[in-house]
Amino acid sequence: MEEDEINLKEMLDDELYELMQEDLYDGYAQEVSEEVEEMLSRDHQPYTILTEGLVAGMDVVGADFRDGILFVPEVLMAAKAMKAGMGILRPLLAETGAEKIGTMVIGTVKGDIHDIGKNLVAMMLEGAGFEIIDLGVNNSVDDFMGAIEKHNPDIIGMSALLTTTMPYMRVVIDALKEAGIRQNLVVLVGGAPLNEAFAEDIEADAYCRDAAVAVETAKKYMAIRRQKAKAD
Ligand code: B1M
Repeated sequence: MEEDEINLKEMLDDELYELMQEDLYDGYAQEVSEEVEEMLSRDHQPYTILTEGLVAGMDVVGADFRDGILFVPEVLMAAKAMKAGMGILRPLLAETGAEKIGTMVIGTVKGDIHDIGKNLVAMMLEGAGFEIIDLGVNNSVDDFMGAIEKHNPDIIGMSALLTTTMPYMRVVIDALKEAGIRQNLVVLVGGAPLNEAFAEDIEADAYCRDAAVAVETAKKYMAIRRQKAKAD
């Protein structure tokens, strides 16, 4: 897509979202950034831009990656473009001025380096008033345990995008049980291959389908914790 020939200002909203999705697919970080800025200048909500432009574009990348149309280098370029767009939206999603409602340690589990969804969840929770300790990717039980000891969080969030890495969530939960601290923490899990049945099976507190559900669920559990603390 020759951006020089395109005047973003003249495009309709729908056309611009379509272009953003195409440019994300093609890995054009600079162009995606400009389109995000243009949408912001039109007073679109950061969350709308995120879902209608960036996440929608990444959905197409995911489908074509699955179908063997795209390969790892192209997906990495798309991920870079996604991150460029998210970088602009991050402070806006976080600047709600909400008072701190809880602390969460979040990370992608061992063997897994996917972090776009996890970053999105972290960003949205931060915006909702949570203090976030983001452990990044490829986290072992020891990484989670170390962070729990250091930060004393209310919630542990784990992300996995591979069917081969999702079982590691059970390993972390079992370690929490063995250490006798499972009941002190809320454990939320998410990632494309998971579902509610899996979360129940590994004895997580809840499965979060997407970032918005993660925020809702985290808030709900904080309310329950506060009520419980009052009653004790
Ligand atoms: Co990978 N990859 N990848 N990949 N990749 C998938 C996951 C895959 C489904 C693609 C496919 O085949 N269609 C497939 C997994 C298949 C399977 O396990 N059954 C796959 C594969 C196979 C691989 C490799 C093995 C490929 C290879 O090397 N041959 C390899 C593995 C590397 C490793 O981790 N060890 C690999 C590598 C990569 C890249 C590095 C190229 C890149 C990652 C870049 C990065 O993250 N920095 C990548 C990408 C980008 C994808 C796809 C295309 C997109 C993932 C994404 O970012 N989605 C993905 C296809 C897909 O998912 N459709 C794919 C957008 C994001 C916003 O959504 O992550 O689902 P998502 O997050 C959502 C929810 O799931 C939820 O909220 C988020 C926001 O709404 N959520 C949580 C996520 N985590 C949460 C945590 C919570 C709560 C909610 O905690 C409370």
